[in-house]
Amino acid sequence: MQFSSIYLQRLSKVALVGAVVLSAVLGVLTSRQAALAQEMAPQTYIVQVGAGAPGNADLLLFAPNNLQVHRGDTVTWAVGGFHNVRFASAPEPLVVPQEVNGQQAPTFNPAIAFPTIESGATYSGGDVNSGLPGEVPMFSLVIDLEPGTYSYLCDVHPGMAGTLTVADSATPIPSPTEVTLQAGGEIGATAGAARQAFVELSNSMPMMSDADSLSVQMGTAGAANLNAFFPYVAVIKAGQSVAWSHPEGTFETHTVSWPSVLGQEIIPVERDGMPPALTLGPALAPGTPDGSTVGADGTFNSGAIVAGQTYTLTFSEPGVYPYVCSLHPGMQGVVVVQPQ
Ligand SMILES: [Cu+2]
Repeated sequence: MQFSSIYLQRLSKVALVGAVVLSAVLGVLTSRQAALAQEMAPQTYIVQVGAGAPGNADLLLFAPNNLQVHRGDTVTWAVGGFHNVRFASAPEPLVVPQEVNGQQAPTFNPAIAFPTIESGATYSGGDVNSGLPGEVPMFSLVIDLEPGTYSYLCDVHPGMAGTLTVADSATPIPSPTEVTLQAGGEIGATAGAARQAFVELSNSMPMMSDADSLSVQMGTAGAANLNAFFPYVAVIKAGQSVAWSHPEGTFETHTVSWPSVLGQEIIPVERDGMPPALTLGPALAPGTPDGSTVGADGTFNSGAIVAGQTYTLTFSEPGVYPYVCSLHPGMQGVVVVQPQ
């Protein structure tokens, strides 16, 4: 009896240990299954669209630049500026002619301005456009795409582009938190490049020249965009000129204007049964022609100057001529014209 009782005790101990081990294994399995279920549940990823940075920098990027998702995940683009999000491989022209009041007029491209898909909709492929940001600068799509890589861009800033990679459901991808950290790193690196460009251009662009024309660079190329004129103060002699150059590879549009026509980019004209025609306001429409001579009143307005363009003005009268970019608050410069 004693033997069998000891045996039974041992047996129950083994059973107890076994039960503990089994429940532990089951517990691990359950938490692993829970983690897997968590991974498989639809996630929401944030893409930052443009970002500000010190030095009047306007970073023209999608961060993260390449986002990985699974089919069924949601992507929310947080739009920090005058940008659209369009799934396409090449940008549309910013300005197109349209009939306005019975006449052909240059207008802001409606294919850029107006949405072709509602925020929150399911995206299953093709060319869709968020339109320009409304009151809530957020644009979301539920991604219902085959695995592969898809390109999208901002038409307002030609060159600003991003990709969306839809991974196979079995392939693990970074979590929304990891993606947001990565985006922060990309924004930080681009802000650093902008700061470096600011220092280099401030040191390298001379305020005076022996030539008859002084060159002023407007902004910078690429994503590390600076809304600034280099040099800030241009000193010339009466009868000489200033040539504002917009570098190749620039994503941004600028103007050279005085007085400012800030906020006068687009003048909507209502039309019966059609969306309004977005006619160009003085900040975008051609104004003072390239090569003009500025009078003593010191007023001029270039209208839109895009990548690769140069705009030259001759100053005949000594004086101090302030000017601004009418598209970017805080982007300003001065031309000092000395007597000959
Ligand atoms: Cu500007």
